[in-house]
Amino acid sequence: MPPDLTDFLQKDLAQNWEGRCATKCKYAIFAINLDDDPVEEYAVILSDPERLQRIFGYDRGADGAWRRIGMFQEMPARPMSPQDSLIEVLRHSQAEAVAAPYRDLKVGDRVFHLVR
Ligand SMILES: [Ca+2]
Repeated sequence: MPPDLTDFLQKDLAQNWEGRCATKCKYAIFAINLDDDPVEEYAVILSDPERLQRIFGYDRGADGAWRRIGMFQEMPARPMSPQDSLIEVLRHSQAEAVAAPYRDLKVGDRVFHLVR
């Protein structure tokens, strides 16, 4: 993992999780190509002490600096119990980037994601 990403993640996650992850969060970081360019982005699975699980994506901006590109939401969302550890699932299977079945819709300057 790039050292400057480690630095960025420490700041980004501390800001967004208000210190909750200082010692108690479990996380997994992996490289995955999420778009059309050949360079890999990174995904972080974060599981907090209450077993709330979130997946964030990270990419470099045009200036070369890391930025969070967003949070992945399961579509359609299914209930996830504390036993359904995504980090554990990742140990036994691979993550892959999949194209959305339907593209976003842009009307004027507003973009809409299809929620099913
Ligand atoms: Ca890429």
